[in-house]
Amino acid sequence: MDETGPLTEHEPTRTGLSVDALHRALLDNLFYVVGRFPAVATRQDYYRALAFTVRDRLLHRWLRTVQTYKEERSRTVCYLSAEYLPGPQLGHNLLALGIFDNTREAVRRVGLELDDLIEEEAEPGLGNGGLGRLAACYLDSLATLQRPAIGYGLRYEFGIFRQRIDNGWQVEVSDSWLRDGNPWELRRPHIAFEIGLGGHTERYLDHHGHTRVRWVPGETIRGVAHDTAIPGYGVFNSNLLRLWAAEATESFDFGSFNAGDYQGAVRRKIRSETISRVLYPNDEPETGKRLRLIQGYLFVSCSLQDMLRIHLAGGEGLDRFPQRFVVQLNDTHPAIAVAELMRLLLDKHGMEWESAWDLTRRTFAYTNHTLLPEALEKWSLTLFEETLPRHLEIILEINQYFLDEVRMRFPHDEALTTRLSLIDETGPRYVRMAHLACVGSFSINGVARLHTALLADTVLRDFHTLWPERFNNKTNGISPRRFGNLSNPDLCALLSRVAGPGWAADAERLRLLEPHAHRREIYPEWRRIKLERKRALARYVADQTGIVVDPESMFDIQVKRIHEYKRQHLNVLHIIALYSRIKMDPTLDAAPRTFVFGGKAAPGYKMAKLIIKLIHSVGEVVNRDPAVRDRLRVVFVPDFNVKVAQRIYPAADLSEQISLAGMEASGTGNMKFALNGALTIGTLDGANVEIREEVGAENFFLFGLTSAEVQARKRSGYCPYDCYRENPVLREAIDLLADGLFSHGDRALFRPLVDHLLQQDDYMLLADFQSYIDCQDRVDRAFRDADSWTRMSMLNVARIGRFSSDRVVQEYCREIWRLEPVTIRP
Ligand code: 4GP
Repeated sequence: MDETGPLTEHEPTRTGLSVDALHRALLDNLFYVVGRFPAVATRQDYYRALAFTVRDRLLHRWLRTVQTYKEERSRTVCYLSAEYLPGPQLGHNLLALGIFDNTREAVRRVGLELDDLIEEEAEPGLGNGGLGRLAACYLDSLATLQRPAIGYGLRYEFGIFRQRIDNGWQVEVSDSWLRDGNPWELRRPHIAFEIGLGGHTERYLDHHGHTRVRWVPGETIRGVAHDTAIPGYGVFNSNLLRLWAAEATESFDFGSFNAGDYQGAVRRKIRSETISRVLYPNDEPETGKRLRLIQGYLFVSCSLQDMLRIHLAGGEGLDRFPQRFVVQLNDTHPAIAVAELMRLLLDKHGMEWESAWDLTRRTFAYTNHTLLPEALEKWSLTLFEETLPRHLEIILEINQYFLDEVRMRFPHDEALTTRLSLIDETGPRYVRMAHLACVGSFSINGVARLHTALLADTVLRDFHTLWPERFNNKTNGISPRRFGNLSNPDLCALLSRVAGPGWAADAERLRLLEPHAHRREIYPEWRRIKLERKRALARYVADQTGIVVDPESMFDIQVKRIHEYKRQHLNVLHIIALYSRIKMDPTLDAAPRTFVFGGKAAPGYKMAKLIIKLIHSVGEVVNRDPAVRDRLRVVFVPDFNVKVAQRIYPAADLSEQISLAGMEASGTGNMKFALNGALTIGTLDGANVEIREEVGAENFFLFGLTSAEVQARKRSGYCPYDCYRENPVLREAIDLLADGLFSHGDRALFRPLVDHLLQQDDYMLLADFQSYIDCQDRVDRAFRDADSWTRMSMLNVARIGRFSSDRVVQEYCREIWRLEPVTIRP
């Protein structure tokens, strides 16, 4: 995989790629940057020295990239995202630079193993789940495709909590990922912007006699840039992830200090810094409302000020801004950008409303990631008024013009106007952030075909009626580097042998594997690689949980955030049913299975936390029961994150994608599993629909209602209790749960879950239960025909190329961003 130059005597220590140069640099950085002698250095010291070694090489590329982009006045996409889940950097960067093997050798020279150093890295958990990971994949693809891009976000001091399991319950532990420092980032004190909060607005006359507005904030805070280089794979381009950290404008209040109030003097500093202190878990709309609003505003304002600075430094007028920059809003978290750009243009740059609005509308594009009503952000008007009074004025003005336009087009439809308004006035008044994003953007996209169609048909229906031309679909994708090469090097070596090494940068080439899927002589090697990954996961599971699992059994895996709509508890109902079937009929012919779960629940989401407890409780009974020993195992891998994910996907035989149809916007885990040769059991939801079309219906295990059927059933009055009454298998599974078989006789523990299923069942587990069980039987039969399973597995890999993030990013570039590649020469 390496493309290293010849070993020359004078190869520079900071940029050379040979084993020799890397080895020298490693020792050099250990001494001069980390400040340690080899004799006393720990692995962590060596990891840091190596990270600095790699960073030097990245900086070199990055500076060249910035220079070229500037000279060529390249158009740039700015990705505004409150979340990023980039995963550990070291391995990824070595892969991009093509120096994995040389680095391995250089590390051996100091008596260590590269894999051990890679393990030392704490991952930046700056996101909750899919949306943040997607942003990271897109940055990888943008750099690889040589597109000028900046990822903007927040540098949370504490990322997503670490998950511990205590007696089967999730316990949240704070994530101090910065404790040992972050060798990848550069703090840029000279790139800092102030933002205001609170206060009031004033009108005044400018020297042309025009009324202008001045915002006099109650307090100001600084955002300071922290930069991380994002190298493209196999190219010289290196883009930028720029995260803002909140700091006090003056770290010390001398007034208080002189008055003898030392604590008061530092209080403001502490308060300011609190703003980027912690990432809020999603699924908890009510926690930390005010801080969340400020967080969003901080990174959005700093990012826009930064873009304007870069643009104006290029010597062009503001009117050319939309030619140079396009800004993608990753969900509604950064939607305040629409009002903030207006404010900067109007109040700071003296633009007139019409030109400012025209410019704003040509700058932004918006991606929606969820149809869940609770995830559609809204902020109370009062909170807005207190925190961002000027923005509220601007929003109200935008709304006025907007609603005038609506009334003009639909003169007699006041209900439509009410529904479209940026302000929800049905009860206490709220600002609807999704509406602000729609009104301020020239493009609105969903993340899978079904999701986009449902958006246009449900939550954004009125906007679709208004501006159908703005709607478009961009089905998600994943980085084949991160979830192929890095996670599963042995499989990738095989793929490179049969399909050629080019697949990692051009995943459609995986198709070249297709003819080989019928060559039985390849099957043993394919299976050996899978088995090896399963053994590795089994060791990890034993280490983390103490539970021993059999690598020869089917690894049936569901890893993702825990949420009722994702239906981990449907998976559990199947386990219970299977368990009781084997108990009743010990001769039952079924393939041994290991059920693996992983994922975090939002700390305040009680039902999700109860589902984690349920998985553990069922596991406890099943794993202990000698009657099913060697046939069933249930494990929960704690603290699912990118690092753990990279161990899990390669080890899966079966990928569980079982959300209720119409609920999962896209899913990306589904793609990661398939790329690693797992077969999917899934509903027609999110991107499953398209994955199934690509890999072929015969290579996908489909069950469940379609989203149209779901809607029809709900309309006609869905009654879960009928399913329970009519289906003896389901009844037994639920009764076992309710009767306390899995809770040491405690009938109260799972009562809320059982009651909800029987009485309400919002996510229709009971309606899909039988179809799921039948489908699992088909999985079982298929798995026992090893050759046929292997062929299906190979076909999944061969046909999954479309779900590379490179393909999606190319679509975004062509259809939304109008962005061309810029080649960087060494
Ligand atoms: C997720 C969606 O739930 C998932 O279906 C999708 O694949 C992913 O975004 C990327 O588009 N949403 C979130 C969120 O992570 O916080 O809303």
